[in-house]
Amino acid sequence: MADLAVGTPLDVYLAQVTQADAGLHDTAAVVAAIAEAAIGISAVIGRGALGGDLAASGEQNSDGDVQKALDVIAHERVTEALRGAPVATVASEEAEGVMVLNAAAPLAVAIDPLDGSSNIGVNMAVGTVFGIRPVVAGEDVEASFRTPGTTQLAAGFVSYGPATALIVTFGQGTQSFVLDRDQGKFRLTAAAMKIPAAAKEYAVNASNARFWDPPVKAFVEDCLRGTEGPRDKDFNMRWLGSMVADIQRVLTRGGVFLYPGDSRKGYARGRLRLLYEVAPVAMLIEQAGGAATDGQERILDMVAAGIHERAPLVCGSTDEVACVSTYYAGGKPDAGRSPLFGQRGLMRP
Ligand code: P6P
Repeated sequence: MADLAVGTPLDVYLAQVTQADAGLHDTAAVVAAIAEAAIGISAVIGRGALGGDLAASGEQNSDGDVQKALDVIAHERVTEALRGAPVATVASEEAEGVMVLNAAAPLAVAIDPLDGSSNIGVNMAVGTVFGIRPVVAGEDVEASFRTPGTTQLAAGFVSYGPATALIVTFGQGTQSFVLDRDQGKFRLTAAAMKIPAAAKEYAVNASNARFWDPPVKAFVEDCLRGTEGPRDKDFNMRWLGSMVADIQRVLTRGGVFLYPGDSRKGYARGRLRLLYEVAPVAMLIEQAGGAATDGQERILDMVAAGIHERAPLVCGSTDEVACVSTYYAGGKPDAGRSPLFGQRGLMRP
């Protein structure tokens, strides 16, 4: 695909994608539909409390989270947009079961219409995350979603932050676009995002430390130990509580993001959902030269048994993701044991 100049409109880029591979024509149409819905969602978010209480509580969703007004607005807008695209089935965080839109269409879409909704009421970035797969024909509408992440034809997210950004991949690198509000269209800002292999920044919710597996505790503890410990470099920590915002930072300047499984009830496989959060992110990260695992196994090889299945996520700079795997494999420093403090460490009771 020809290198495209910064500022290229999304529709021109999508035409290039289709020109390079006619088999992606329908996939490009779905991305265009999601992008169009996102422009409307961005406008609603941008009005903040002027648009009513967007964080208002509603019904409970599959995650057991109380749906916020904006969750529902985003779900309805995205679903409506997908109804006008070549989409047969949708697996949405905001719907219990698979939705059938255009039964004879060739594509299946996994979507989190609004990720990070707990941030809505405090003016923090939230996002829409999506993964697009070919339909697996047959009676079972869930079959298309019981395929590994490597079957995704495209994946991406929209981050509703200071700028509204669309980060997307069709398997030919990871591209970023920003919404030009004056023109009402997304325009290219990076033709090929690249994650540095090495990093000095990690993202994890440290308040869960006492619940983590020993290898995760040891990894984070050695990041805290910095130049005084086995990593021999100092780290910085960020945790925005909004996956799309944390991942956009990792895609932009490197780092490692961890949402591991932990010993809390219901968190053995972490908090994030494989189909419509973890697998799309894993494709974006790998296409940008990074790595994405559950701490040990490659995310994109995983198959979801159910559409709301959770998966731990460790992703970003390849050196750091590999380092976490080393701790899981009991590598040096001994996973689960602090070399300086024996069994007790900075984060152990
Ligand atoms: P915690 C938001 O609800 C979300 O799904 C992700 O966007 C975010 O990374 C994570 O949960 C935050 O979880 O347990 O730190 O509140």
